[in-house]
Amino acid sequence: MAKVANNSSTSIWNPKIERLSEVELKDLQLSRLKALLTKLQNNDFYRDKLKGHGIANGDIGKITSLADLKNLPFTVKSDLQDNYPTGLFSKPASEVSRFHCSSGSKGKPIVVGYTTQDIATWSEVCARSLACAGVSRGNIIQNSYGYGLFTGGLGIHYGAELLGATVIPASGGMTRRQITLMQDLKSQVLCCTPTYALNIADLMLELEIPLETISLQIGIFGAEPWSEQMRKQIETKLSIKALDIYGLSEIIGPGVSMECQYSQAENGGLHIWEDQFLPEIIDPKTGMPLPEGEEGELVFTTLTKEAIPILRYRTGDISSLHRTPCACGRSMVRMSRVKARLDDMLIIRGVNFYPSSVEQILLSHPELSARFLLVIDREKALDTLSLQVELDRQTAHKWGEAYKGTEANPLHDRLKAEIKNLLKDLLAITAEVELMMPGSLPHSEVKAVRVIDKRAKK
Ligand code: DLL
Repeated sequence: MAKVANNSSTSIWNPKIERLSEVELKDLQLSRLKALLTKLQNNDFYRDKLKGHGIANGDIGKITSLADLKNLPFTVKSDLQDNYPTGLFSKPASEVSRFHCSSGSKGKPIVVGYTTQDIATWSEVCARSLACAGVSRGNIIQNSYGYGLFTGGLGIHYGAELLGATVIPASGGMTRRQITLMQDLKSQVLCCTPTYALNIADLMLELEIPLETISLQIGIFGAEPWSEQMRKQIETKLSIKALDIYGLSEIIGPGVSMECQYSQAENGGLHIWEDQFLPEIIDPKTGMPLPEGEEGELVFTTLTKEAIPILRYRTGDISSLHRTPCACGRSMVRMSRVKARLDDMLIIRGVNFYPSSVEQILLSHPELSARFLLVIDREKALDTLSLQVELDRQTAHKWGEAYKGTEANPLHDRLKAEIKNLLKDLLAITAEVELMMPGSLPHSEVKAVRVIDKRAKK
């Protein structure tokens, strides 16, 4: 069986592109941006929008450098929703070979489409991403991202096939069977959401399945925010290297950016395949571009997509861009990992915080698992917050044994008080903390649900 690459032997899938100099890259991006603006004339929505910005009848003479991008209009999620299902497509249905839909957890779903060429581009960026993680021809990949309308399963699948790896299209769910597949087919690479990777690891612990019975070496995790603490837990529990993959349906799906092994080691961010996806960071309030290194909202322009090319898409994801050289030899800019989305921000009694900050606090306690739920409600015009978190399986067992048959468990009370104080000290929030037994919170096989906000219904 081919070995999974370590740092010293990581290979670059498309070195000609991935190592372009900054000047070559900018030239390529500019010519592709101009071609995009011409292509967008095929779409009524964009034709009108561009006309409003002084670009009529495909007159792109005003675009002389990438800096001119800032004068072009943004696209936002509601543009796609208002023009549901295919109002932003630039190709007729007869040229669309595939539809996918985003999860649509908030508002109307979003439909995206791919031409045959788009599928080829998607396979290419996913193959690059897998190679970037150290995967190569002959490796065995268990792909536990959901297959179907979600882009995770099929995107990774096509990338893996292009790379020449062997794919197990496990899709999400049936966790016991996932472990059996891993054991019997000797999967070396696991692709899924980070919370699902923890579900798999926890079930192995519960069933006392020794780590030696599986051959996993690398995990490629994304589709939801995850913290450094969660990365460490997964790496320890599964004895693997865990790398971050990012993407979104509106831009292509998974494979917009990927951590390499060097960048992973120093938490240096994810390489964006910027010959395809032109990134910007903007101030979410003013919409103005922010300088390199500053944190703001991530915006992407698709440079070659055909079915649904998108101009300056405001992702809602918070990140920053860094052009420092990377030891892997790729010249492509790196984005810091997305810890949260702008619309994930919660405001409780006037205090702002992100669920990911709560995750960081919880995971610094080995007695707790990564499964938690924030329940927000309103009582007499005042917001209330309760945090339900599952105990780690081994701790629950140990503590249960120690206090068998007794009414209260002082260890629970002490831990609850500690978490409550940390939430107050670090995030300035007051929450009721409830410790739950392992398995009591709903398990997600796709993206983890962290918040139930009952205020909206009142
Ligand atoms: O989640 C595509 C994907 C599949 C990415 C598999 C990676 C792996 P959507 O369902 O459209 O597409 O959701 C996109 O998920 O805007 C982010 O808010 C979040 N997201 C995706 N990857 C990451 C990540 C897929 N690595 C939305 N870290 C994005 C944090 C992520 N958030």
